[in-house]
Amino acid sequence: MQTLEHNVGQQLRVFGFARIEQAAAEVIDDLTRAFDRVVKPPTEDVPDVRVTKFDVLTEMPELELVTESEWVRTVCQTFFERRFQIVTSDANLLVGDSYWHSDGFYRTPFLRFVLYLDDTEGDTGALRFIAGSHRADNGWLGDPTRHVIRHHQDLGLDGSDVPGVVVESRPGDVIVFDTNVLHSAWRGGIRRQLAFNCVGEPVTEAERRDTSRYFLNRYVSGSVPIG
Ligand SMILES: O=C(O)CCC(=O)C(=O)O
Repeated sequence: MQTLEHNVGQQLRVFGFARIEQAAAEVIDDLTRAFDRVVKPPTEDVPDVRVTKFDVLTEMPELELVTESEWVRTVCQTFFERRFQIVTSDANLLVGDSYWHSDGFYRTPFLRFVLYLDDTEGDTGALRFIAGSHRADNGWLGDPTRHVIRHHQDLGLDGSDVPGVVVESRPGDVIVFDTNVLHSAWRGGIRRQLAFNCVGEPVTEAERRDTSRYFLNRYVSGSVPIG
């Protein structure tokens, strides 16, 4: 029988995403309390405003229960095949649609681990992915990706009608994806999300450049789009 890490590693390499069911079940109550301490809930006056707290590990040490866990270490080591580091961490209050996007396109792979503290289902903001769209060798770069992003103009399709794999989540589940992969979420209500991004320790000059660019992009453009 294959190990969980092997399966997750293969799913990430080939398809670009994986769900690890209930990997954070034991710490989810601590994380939820910490999230509610750090991110204030929306008020009745402004019920649908998105909020992002960057670098949340500094304010929310509880997230280390996940980032320092044995299973994160094993998944990252299996995937990167070397030491790894955490590049960014964030807490997000999300609401409404997140349009089709990838978090930039990099030759250096980055993994994003996300934990939803609320149930997400198909029509209530579950993440969905276009399998394999993270791979430069897979023909997705250029027009195919542009067509997905411009689904209305180019395809005459609503974003939620672009066929993707919907990955539902309940508190305790962890979804991990290659940040190149095309992803979106539709028609969601308010959902609390904790996330952190990892990269294999950069060795080449190109990897070092990609890592700095990735870090900057998350802050400057906020690759979690404001809906
Ligand atoms: O849950 C969502 O609305 C989208 C989240 C997302 O795009 C991300 O975490 O990168």
